[in-house]
Amino acid sequence: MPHFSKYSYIMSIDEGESGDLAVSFELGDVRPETSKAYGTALQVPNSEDVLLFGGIIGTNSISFGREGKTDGFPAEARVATSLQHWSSPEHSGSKNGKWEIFPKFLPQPRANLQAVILPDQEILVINGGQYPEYQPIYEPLLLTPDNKAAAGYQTKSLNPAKFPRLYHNGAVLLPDGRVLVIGGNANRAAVEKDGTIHVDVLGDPKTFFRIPELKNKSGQVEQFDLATFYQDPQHYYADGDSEPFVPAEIWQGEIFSPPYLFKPGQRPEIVKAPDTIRYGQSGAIALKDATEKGSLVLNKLGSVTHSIDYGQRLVELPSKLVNNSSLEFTAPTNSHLYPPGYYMMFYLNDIGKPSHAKMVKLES
Ligand SMILES: [Cu+2]
Repeated sequence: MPHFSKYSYIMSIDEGESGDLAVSFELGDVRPETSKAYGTALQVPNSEDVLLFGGIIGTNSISFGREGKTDGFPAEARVATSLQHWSSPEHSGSKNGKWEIFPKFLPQPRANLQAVILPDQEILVINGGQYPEYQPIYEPLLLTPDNKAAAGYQTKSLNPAKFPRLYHNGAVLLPDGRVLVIGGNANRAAVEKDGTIHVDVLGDPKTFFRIPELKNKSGQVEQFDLATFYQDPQHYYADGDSEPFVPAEIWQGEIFSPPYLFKPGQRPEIVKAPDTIRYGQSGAIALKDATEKGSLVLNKLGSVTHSIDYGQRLVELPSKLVNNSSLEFTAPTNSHLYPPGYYMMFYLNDIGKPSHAKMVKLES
């Protein structure tokens, strides 16, 4: 069941005098669109603010819109095009924060999408479809911070991927600055040891979905062949559906190179960095091809499932270049916003071209 409260709730965990922990809730601001199942969310770089993108409104069912069918679902059910921004008390001046909605932020409705925080503080919206298991969207959308743009970001559609990435897809930032995309299974499939492929026909055809008889582009019935599908992901069609059918798991990964990797000149290099850094302490790294103006960021390792990356977050460290090759920095102080663990440390030069990352452990 979708939940219908439009309130958000602020949860606090406090330690009482006895040392016991107490959890309490306060009513937060009203959120214009609720129950965004299979949408994505992230903590804004260098901020307590939160962004929500896309997702299904009015139902939590993954099969909403499958094969283009929306009958049997609540009349108001739809896939969102919105960006919702929660501004922290500090930014909004409101005690429990404020929600703002940008209803037509995405060029298409998008569910099962991912949003990857890039080291230059851009956000890469990638994967998913116009429905959670139907009409894949192949083009990533790049969000570039811009104070003058609506919602604070300029958007740009980028080169399409090869494979549909519907339910159960993933996307994570790699230490070399590229983005790995994996998975997606509008329908399940399995390979036996002897190489036999099964595309799942699910148990109860009344409540689940049977893989239909498939046709090729010219309308001839064709036995499903997994190798053919992977060669040509738009090869198969189900009867009465003009959209290509996605008949199997996607076992292939793809790697996307964001535009910053194509900026002119060499990538700067972190020659030497500490393995461990402690909250609030200062340190130094050795750089090659540093520029007078540059930035140093920590990007926490991704941990993604079902459209939410619970790991990623980014903080820029105050830093100063000395002797052209040594960068002095101060580690973050707030372990609530930037929890202990492993981070990718990237240096970016004055045009925003990133180094490869050094893995560092942030601890108290
Ligand atoms: Cu699942």
